[in-house]
Amino acid sequence: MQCVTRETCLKKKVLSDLYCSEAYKTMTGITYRNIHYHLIQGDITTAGVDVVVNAANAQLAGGGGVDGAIHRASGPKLLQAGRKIVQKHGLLLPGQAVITPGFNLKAPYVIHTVGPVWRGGTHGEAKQLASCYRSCLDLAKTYRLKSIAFSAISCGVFGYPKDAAAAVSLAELLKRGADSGLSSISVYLFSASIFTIWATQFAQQAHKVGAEVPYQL
Ligand code: AR6
Repeated sequence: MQCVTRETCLKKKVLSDLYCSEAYKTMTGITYRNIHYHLIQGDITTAGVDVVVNAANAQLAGGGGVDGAIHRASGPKLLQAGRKIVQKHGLLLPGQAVITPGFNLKAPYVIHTVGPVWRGGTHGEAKQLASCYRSCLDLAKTYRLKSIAFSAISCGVFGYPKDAAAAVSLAELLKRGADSGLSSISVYLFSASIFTIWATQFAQQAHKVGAEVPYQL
């Protein structure tokens, strides 16, 4: 697969430098209610946005997957910041979110949210997952942020089926995005296979709300 070039981005009228990075290979996007929504195949630690969303654990103690990648790129101060929050406010429940600086990351902020562990779908997982996205959008609004990059919360070791997670997550983002004050909302998908699953759901959810058909670069 080829990297997207700046020329291709400009031709598609996607003007921000964010979308002209060589760090991702594929993207798809729509504009809906004045917000640019994109799915990007790539590493979220390279995202040139105001805030990246970490799929964290209740202890904010770092871990594997995207959490590990964000902590490695951000440096040890991120762990200290997480510890302070947990000491003061206790463990994070699924669906909640907190914000810290990004430290050595390109993004100035990190929002840490804890997704649900998949237990068959009958334990409130969908509500908790939607709450993750809502909590993150609320924090972005409070901090007056303009661009956000999500990871695929709960789609790794927490075991949420990827197509079901994509449907819940994208529906919530399309429903709530316009009230967030953000102008750009992206989801970073790490592999080609999960990107394809999310892109299929993206088209379906966009169609449901009457948004334009996503274009693919
Ligand atoms: N950029 C974007 N996405 C990534 C990256 C990256 N650099 N690395 C992995 N992913 P997971 P969860 C994808 O397991 O299911 C941690 O240990 C990954 O391929 O990171 O919410 C925490 O500490 C997958 O599609 O998060 C928690 O204990 C997605 O990110 C627990 O895992 C999420 O997978 C959270 O589990």
